[in-house]
Amino acid sequence: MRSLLFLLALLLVPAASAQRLRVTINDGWRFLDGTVPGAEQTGFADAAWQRVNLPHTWNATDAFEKTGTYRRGEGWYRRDLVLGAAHAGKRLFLFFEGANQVADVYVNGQHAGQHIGGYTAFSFDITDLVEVPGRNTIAVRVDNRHDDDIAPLNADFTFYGGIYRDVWLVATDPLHIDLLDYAGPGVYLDTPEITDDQATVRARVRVTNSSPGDASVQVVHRVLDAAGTEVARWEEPVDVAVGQTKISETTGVVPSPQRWSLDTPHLYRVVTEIVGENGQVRDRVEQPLGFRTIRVDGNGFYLNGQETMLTGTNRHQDAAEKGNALSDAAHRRDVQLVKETGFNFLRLAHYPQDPAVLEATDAAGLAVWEEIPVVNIITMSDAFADNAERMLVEMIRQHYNHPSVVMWGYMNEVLLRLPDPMPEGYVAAVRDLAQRLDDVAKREDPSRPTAMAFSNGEIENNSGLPEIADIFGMNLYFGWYYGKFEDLGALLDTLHARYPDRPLMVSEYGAGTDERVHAAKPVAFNFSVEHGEAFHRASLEQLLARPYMVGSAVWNQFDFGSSHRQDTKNALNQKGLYYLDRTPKDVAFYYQALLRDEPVLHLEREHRHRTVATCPRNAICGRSGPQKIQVYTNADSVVLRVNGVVVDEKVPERGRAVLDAHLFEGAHHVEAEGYWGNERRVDAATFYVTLRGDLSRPGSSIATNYGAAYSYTDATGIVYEAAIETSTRTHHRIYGTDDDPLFQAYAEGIEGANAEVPDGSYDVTLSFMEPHDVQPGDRVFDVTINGQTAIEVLDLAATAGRWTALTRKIRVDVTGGRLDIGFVPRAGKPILSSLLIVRR
Ligand code: GCB
Repeated sequence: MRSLLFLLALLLVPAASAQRLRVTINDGWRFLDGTVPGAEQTGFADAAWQRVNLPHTWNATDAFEKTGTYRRGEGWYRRDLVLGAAHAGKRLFLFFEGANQVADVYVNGQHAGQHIGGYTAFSFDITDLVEVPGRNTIAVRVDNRHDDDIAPLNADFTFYGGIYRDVWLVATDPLHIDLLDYAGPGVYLDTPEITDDQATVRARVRVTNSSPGDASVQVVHRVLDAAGTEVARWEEPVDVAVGQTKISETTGVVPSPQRWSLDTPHLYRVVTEIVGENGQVRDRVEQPLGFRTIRVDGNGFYLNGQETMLTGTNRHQDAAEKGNALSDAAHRRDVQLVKETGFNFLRLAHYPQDPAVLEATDAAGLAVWEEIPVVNIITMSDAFADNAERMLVEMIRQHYNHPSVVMWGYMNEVLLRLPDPMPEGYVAAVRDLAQRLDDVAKREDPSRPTAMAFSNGEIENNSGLPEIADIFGMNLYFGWYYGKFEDLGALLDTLHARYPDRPLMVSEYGAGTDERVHAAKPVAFNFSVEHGEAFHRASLEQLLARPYMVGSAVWNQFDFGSSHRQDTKNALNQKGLYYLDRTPKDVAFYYQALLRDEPVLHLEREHRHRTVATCPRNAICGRSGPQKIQVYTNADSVVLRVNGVVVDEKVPERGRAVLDAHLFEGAHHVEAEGYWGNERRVDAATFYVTLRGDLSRPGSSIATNYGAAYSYTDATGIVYEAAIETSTRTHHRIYGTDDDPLFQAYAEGIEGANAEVPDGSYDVTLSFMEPHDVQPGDRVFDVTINGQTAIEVLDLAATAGRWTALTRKIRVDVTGGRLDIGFVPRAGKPILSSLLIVRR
């Protein structure tokens, strides 16, 4: 009996050699943050190099330092590769999912190959370079230096260097499915015909014969449904001469195909096997398959024949502390967060992303726009165009079988910032390149439309470019970089009327925010949470109200690294719906509430440190004040409780309810209770309230953000009140602090500040920053407190330098009930960024 079971098991388990051996070799690398001659050599002494595991980048930290730059140059990776019996007689490949941006791979001192471009996979056959069995040396030189011939040339994101995705050792039978075809899977699937009764699947397979003689094989395809049940099978005999790669093209039929859609992303898998003459399976590749049709026209986007408004977002691939070196799990989490926000569309901007992302979008039911990183400008060289074309082919082949991909993009805002000086024939060169890339995309994949992202300039309409790609994407920032919120819909209507056949998409819209910044009168570029919220509410409503649109995408799902940026957080583009560490911003729940069918209830959290005005002589107001508290929800009604007591109830409108509460000083347990019929959900947060101008107790403080029309909450919860109606500020990064918004605004020409305070001991903290290009001696002043000089001859340019935080704390005993701070000019105008008075 036992032996019978054993025999059965043997029959059921495919022979060991059927399996490709695919194992990551992410572990055990030595890394040199720079370069040294001879590093590719076998015997090279690398013991002093840093030990690293992949994924890895050398820019995870320096890209966020306040230098505006990061190390772009060479880095070296080395590792041993021990090969044993399992690898004997196999073809061996190194498969890199991505390295930014030029990689040279050496095996035992010999050059295995070079790959150009930081965002696509590549693979090299190393069989003839290794010893089996044996200990071999792999050395990889990676270079992320600027190269005029490699896109992206410049863009609003950080080009982190390194081997930042998985690296695999793949061992196959000498008779195998090709892995060297632009690092594509070697199996390419199409669905030329889909009806409810049946779907035709066309499979093209590249069969490579590296065995010593000519071979006859069967190429067998099996389609498995989600449960793993075989629903179709077909095969074809193929003769492959020694050393050749032959393409087998066949079709099979799947009965009653379930459609892949955004709500029900039915996924099939195609298992393709190369079966040798003795019936032995020599190689096997599994690829995803989805049955869906796509079409676009001037009236919108059609998935499976149904008009579908794509409502989505963009994603960059970096995250806090990791740079671009994310694990598969982190990529999957990001896709999940996109889906949870209620979106059905994801633009992978501005480059092809990790294979784990595409697997996750297939599974989640997200329609994807994937693109190559031709951003902002091009170089008018053959090499630039050739590289761009190769990136495009790599992207298309590598991700060809993912049903989630519904369009290929190849240029972003290439006419927005024209080169200066502008080379002759530049616009024509851009057009030629676009035409070439579009032709290549259509040749590679006639089944998917192409897309380009433009800005809103007239030059683009007249450049000939819009006629090239199938989908006209626009990156529009009304109410941020320019214009008013309402201009968005108006522009779209005008364009649609002018070009009724043009499939229009808003490929980006977004506004930067910072949870520490709040404004009663939100304006663009103050980075307040309130402006971001107003922006998204106004924009999304206009977009959803235009059914002729193909769709829209927020810029961006996540804050992302952009080393040159200096907004309120250094080196970051802050337009995410989530922070860099994947904490959601409140406004992400506005999207959820509007877009999701499931109950959504979110009590705002980013503005939970509040101040209320004191009015000691008014009994009603007392030590409290009226506050608006927002809840993002699709509930029928919302009740607000503060410390267990119901204070308000509202019917939410368009995803949100604004409730009234009267908050006293101190910490409060605030609860939002949402009702959907009988279903009830609660979301709670602690709100902290301080009394404005109150110094009655030790530890209480008055904090003012001079020159700012926005308040700033520091890491300890102190709220620096807005001081004026319109900010006077720089947007430059401030050295020596993380509290940039506190220092960026300033009151120039300030004469004094005073407050009535109880007698006692105080610490008065003054924060300064020199915003202008002044010389030492140009701006010099003293600071007096209650008539006494406390700071003498303060010269910011001399002491700190421009854009640098300078803080002084003065301890003072008040006896006359008043604190008078004077700024006495010696040269130029005194200046102040913030003031904090703390009772001791
Ligand atoms: C754009 C660009 C994108 C930028 C974004 C912004 O239009 O396509 O790369 O990050 O604007 O935030 O300025």
